Amino acid sequence: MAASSVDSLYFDNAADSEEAARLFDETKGGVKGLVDSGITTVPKLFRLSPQTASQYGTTRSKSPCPFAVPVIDMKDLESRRAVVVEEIRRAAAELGMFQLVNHGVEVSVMEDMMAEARQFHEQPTELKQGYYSRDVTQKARFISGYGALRRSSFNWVDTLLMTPAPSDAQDHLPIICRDSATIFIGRIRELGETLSQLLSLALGLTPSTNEFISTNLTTANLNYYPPCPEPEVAIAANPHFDTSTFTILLQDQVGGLQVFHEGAADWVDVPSLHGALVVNIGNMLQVIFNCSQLLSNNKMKSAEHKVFANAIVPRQSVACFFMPPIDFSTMSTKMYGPIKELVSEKYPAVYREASLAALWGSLYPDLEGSLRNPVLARLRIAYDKEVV
Ligand SMILES: O=C(O)CCC(=O)C(=O)O
Repeated sequence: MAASSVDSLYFDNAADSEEAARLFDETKGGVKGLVDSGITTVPKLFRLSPQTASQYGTTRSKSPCPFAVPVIDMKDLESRRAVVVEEIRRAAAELGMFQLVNHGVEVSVMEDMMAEARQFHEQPTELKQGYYSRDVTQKARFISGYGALRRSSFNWVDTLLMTPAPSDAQDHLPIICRDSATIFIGRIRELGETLSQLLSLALGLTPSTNEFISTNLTTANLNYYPPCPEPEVAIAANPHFDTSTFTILLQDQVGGLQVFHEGAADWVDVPSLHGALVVNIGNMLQVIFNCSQLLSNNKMKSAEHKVFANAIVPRQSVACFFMPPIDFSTMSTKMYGPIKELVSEKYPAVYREASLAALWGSLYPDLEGSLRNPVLARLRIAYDKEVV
């Protein structure tokens, strides 16, 4: 498709952004399809207003934030468990994010995953468009503008979303990346089990408490960020908090991920470390574990993060979200709240119970604005006086 026809047909002539999104979806080619068509400017659907671009921060600040994302070594975990638990506790309290090395997932497994994910995204549109869908019940689907429908502009990213539970869901994955994804997901699932035990210990709970949250790997997103002709007017991933209990993220060597450091009120680079996996705490953990900065003594916080677009090379990541199993039929009715043993007179519930739909923000049409974590702000219980 010629660049001019993409521009005029799909974006410039659309009546509004909803119509533009619908027309864009019809191409089933994603952002990669646009880039391959030869566009030299960012289409309207992806273009941020100057105000939003400055609010998000689409370019790096000239004076980098001096904080570093902690790197936690899981080598000899059995003999070093207490040290690792303390490092996780500190990192989760300060930033809500850390990197793990020597975590047991082989570099070859991660490299194979990245290579096959790239093959999926870089194959001709005709071969992948059968997967293009906004049907959330589909177990493997390719989409652009994932999670962006409530915002005025789309992120500059294509995603293959995989819902790997139950185990037969593997059969639905595209053949081109099925083998590597099946192995990678299995290994990440094992690491997730270990991590939820370590997080429980870091919160002062017995690991068996995990039965309460039945945390599992529910979704794995294979993200592909094509080069962007005007990176300063678009964003690869807008600033956001994950809905998950926690997320394990594999990123390639390109860079662009940043996390917000509340203490410094600034964004910190999350550098690409060969063989490392990034972990970030999600909103679900704050709700279920009754965490808030005041009431739980800075125990853990959900990490706000974003990704810059870049003009030079494609970037890839694989985000694996751990949360209670998602049942779409009860998304608005099944409630999640603090584990009962964590609530007492001294430590009353911090947040109201919430459904997954509420945690995803989909129940609240008016969440955008200046609040940093509007979903949790909405769920927070107001007490006459704070209890510490
Ligand atoms: O690509 C990344 O580094 C982050 C991806 C992310 O934030 C997400 O998929 O929610």
